[in-house]
Parts: sequence; C-alpha cells; structure tokens
Amino acid sequence: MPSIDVCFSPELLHLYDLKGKAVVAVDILRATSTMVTAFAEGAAQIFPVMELEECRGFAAQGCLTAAERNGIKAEGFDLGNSPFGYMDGNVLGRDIAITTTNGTRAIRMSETAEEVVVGAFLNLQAVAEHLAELGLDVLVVCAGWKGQFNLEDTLFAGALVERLQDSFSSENDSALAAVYLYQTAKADLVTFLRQSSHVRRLEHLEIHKDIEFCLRHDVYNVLPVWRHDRLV
Ligand code: 3SL
Repeated sequence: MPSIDVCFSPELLHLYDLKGKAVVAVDILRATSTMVTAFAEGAAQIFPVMELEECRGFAAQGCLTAAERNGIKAEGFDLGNSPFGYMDGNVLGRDIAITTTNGTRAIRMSETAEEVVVGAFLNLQAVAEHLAELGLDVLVVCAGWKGQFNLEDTLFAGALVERLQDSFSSENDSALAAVYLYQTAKADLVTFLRQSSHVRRLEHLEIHKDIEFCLRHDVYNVLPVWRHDRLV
C-alpha cells in the first residue's frame, strides 16, 4: 500500500526524499486556491515563479502577470492573489505567470518529485482521485508562512489523508496530527481558523470572502499538474 506523509513547511523539505513520490503542493490562503480557480476559469498554463522580476519578464511573451507579497497585490502586475480576481472571463485561454510569498515557493521547491500537483479544498476530490489512480507514495507540502507552520495548509493535508485512508497508509506523526486537527475542525473551518495567524493577517486587509471561498470543498473538478516548467 502506498503511503501519505505531510511536510509542514518547504524549509523542512531537505528532510524528505522526493524521488519517485507524488507531491501535493498546497497554499490554501490563497495561492493554490487561486491557481485552481484560474484553471477552472479557463486559464491555459500557469508559470509559478519565486521572484517579482522574473514574473514581470513573462509579460514579454504574452502572459498575464500576477504577484502578491505579504497579502497585497504587488504594484505593476495585472493580477493579485485573490481567486475573485480570476473570475470575470479575464483569464480564459491565457497563460499566467505568478509569484506569491509562500505558495509559488512551495511548488518550485517540490519540482524534483516524480509528479507535482496543486491542491486546495476547492479541488480536493480531484486530487484524491488522481493520487489513488497514480499509486505513488505521496508527500503533502504545506507552503506555511515564511518557513513556519500554518493551520490552514495542515487542515488540507488532514482532509486529504482522511479521503485516502482506505488506500494509503499514514504512519508518520505529521500525517496523524493533520488528520486529528482536521477532524476537530471540519464542522466549521471558518470559525476554527478565526484565530489563525494568516486569517488575522488577511482580515486586516478586509478579504473575508476570500477566506470563506478558499475553505469550500470540491467546488472544481480541475487538477493542475507540473510539467517541465509550468502547471498545465
Ligand atoms: O503566501 C502566499 O503565497 C499567499 O498565498 C499569501 S496571501 O494569501 O496572498 O496573503
């Protein structure tokens, strides 16, 4: 039986061997939720990059550019990191280059894995079905916040472990802890996360509707997959 494990921060990735594994990169608030939304809204390809300047450079090849730092849209880019910014037909058929504080970093730091997919509550079932079909050992890579643990990505990891519990073993404490946390919180994730650090950070920016949206389960049947240098 394949296994599923959880890495609580990209800074801990050096402790894991990604060879032959499937990675699920997750940044619930909000990068991977936004990418899933962009694909659901018809985006063609997404180039996640780490630096603002690199992202800006993609405009020359016809990409929309998106950038966020510390929760705020970076100046001079077409888009920010709110899923609602990708919903008015503006991304249909377009390639997007995006850089965010933590989420794009988690994706790029995972790219040596056999397979990298982007996960969010919004596409949880699509991710679970894909992993079950693939049959590889899985590592959920939580983006966290600037190297530190966060609750929302861990809750997603717990939800995924719970969905895969019949076909994957999960013996490591990180996976067990994520499931326990999710089972404690799942009746009302919005309330559970009210005191969490990133929700407090985002509420300060008055984007409560983003938080509620990103915590909704199984809204989209899309699966962003890493191929060479991009998500398709
Ligand atoms: O850290 C990130 O990558 C972002 O998703 C953070 S925020 O939700 O845009 O504040």
